[in-house]
This record gives sequence, structure tokens and C-alpha cells, in this order.
Amino acid sequence: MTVSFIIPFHNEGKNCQPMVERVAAFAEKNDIDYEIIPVDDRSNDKTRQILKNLCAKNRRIKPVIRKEDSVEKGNTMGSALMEGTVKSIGRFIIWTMGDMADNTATYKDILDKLNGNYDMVFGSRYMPGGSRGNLDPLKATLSSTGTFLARILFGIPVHDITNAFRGFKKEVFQKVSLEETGFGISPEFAIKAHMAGFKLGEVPTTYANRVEGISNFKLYKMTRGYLLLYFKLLLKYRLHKKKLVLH
Ligand SMILES: Nc1nc2c(ncn2[C@@H]2O[C@H](COP(=O)(O)OP(=O)(O)OP(=O)(O)O)[C@@H](O)[C@H]2O)c(=O)[nH]1
Ligand SMILES: [Mg+2]
Repeated sequence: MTVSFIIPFHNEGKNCQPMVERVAAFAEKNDIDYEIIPVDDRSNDKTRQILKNLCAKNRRIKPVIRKEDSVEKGNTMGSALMEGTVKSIGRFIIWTMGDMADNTATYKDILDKLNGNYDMVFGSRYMPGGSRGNLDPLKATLSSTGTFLARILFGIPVHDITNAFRGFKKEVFQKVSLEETGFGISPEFAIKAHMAGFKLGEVPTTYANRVEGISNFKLYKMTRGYLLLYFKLLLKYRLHKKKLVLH
């Protein structure tokens, strides 16, 4: 059974090679049949060339270099994750970030839970045993508040859905229809999967702030985007008379 790792990249010239290599090393060490799908948007550093060189060395690395260079047209992180997932062949998919923020050891715990009866498993910084590491306190507050709201509004049973880092069964992606092209895809996918009846689980992880490269995080845009998203989803599920379970 193949595991597909989808990794979004935007100007990660210093991170992309070590990131892809460490995912490949993890999969090979654990004897996992894998593919790695790096998805690049709008990079104007060496990211694209490095990814092309990597795929020439290892046929399991299958970069998607997206041509449209406009943010307005939706060539952003969320749509990159979607495109990579659509192109994947794995039954299990892992979304992991190209800035090396996610702990490689967590992949194994995610896969173990997917092999159990969970459909979507989050690397969680805010559950017991998890840690936000050196993440900026303001960002940590924003992201944990995002999940807190989703727990109250939608009965989400896990503690960290604003981070894209997660694994899931391909059928979850096929059943749920996603619209967010930016960072909002992380909570959107979690909430829609939960409301569709899929089983959400979590494993503790430790986050690591990027050492190289420039952040794409925009505080105001993101806060506004999340609030709008929650409002839209509330309307959607209320209108469809879905039962909201409070945890
Ligand atoms: N394909 C693609 N990847 C993106 C885009 N924007 C960001 N990324 C990648 O998505 C991942 C997460 O973006 P980050 O810039 O790390 O955002 P963040 O984690 O909120 O912020 P920092 O970690 O503080 O930089 C990184 O691997 C980025 O390179 C985009 O428009 N397209
Ligand atoms: Mg990051």
C-alpha cells in the first residue's frame, strides 16, 4: 500500500532538498511504499530547479511545478495541497509542510492510527504530549483559538485543526468537497470530514519554527478568512439541519 506525502513549496530554496530527503529517508527506513509530491507555486528562487534535480535521482519524487503565477487565481497553499492529493496514488495521504516545521517521527504515529480505525489523524501541538515548540505565542494563540471555536461550533473531537499537518485516507478527500484555496483549507477539511461522519484522531507532535526562508503567514488576512469560513460552514450545516454535538 502506497503512502503519498504532499508537500507545498513557495520559495523554499534552502528547505526543499533536506525536507524531501528526510521524508524519503523516513519512508525507506520504515519500509514504506511511498511517493513524494512536492507542489511548487511562484517560486523565484532555486526551489523549482532543486525539485527537478531530486526527481531525476529518485522516481518516487514527483514534483508538480504549477505554471500560473498569480495568487489571485488561487495558486496558493490550499490549492497546492488539493492538486497534489488529486494526483496522488496512495491510499493514505500525509500533508506535511515544506519549511520543515513538522516532526518526522510523527508520520509513523499518524500511519499507525490510520491503519487502525481512524480516517483522518492530526499531528497535534495542543493535546497532552504535544508542543508548540518555538512557535510565536501570538500565532499559537490564534491557531489554538481556531480549533477551540471549531470544537464548540462543530463538535470537533481533536485539538489542532488549523495546522495542515495530518494524514488521511484517500476516500475522505474523495467524499468531501473543498473550496478554500489558502490556509483555510486546514480547518475546512477537518470540519467537513467530521460533519461527513469520518473518524478524526490525533497524535502529539512538536512544532519547529522555520529556520530558513520567509513566512507566508498573514495575520489579519488569516484571522478574517477563518472567521468567514466558520460562519459559512455554520450556515451550511445549520441550513442542512446537521446535528451539532457539543463536546
Ligand atoms: N505551493 C505553495 N506552497 C505554499 C504557498 N504559500 C506557502 N506555501 C508553503 O506552505 C508551507 C506553509 O507555509 P508557511 O510560510 O510556513 O506558513 P506558516 O507555517 O503559517 O508560517 P511560518 O512557518 O511562520 O513561515 C510552506 O512549506 C510554504 O513554502 C503557496 O502559495 N503555494
Ligand atoms: Mg510554516
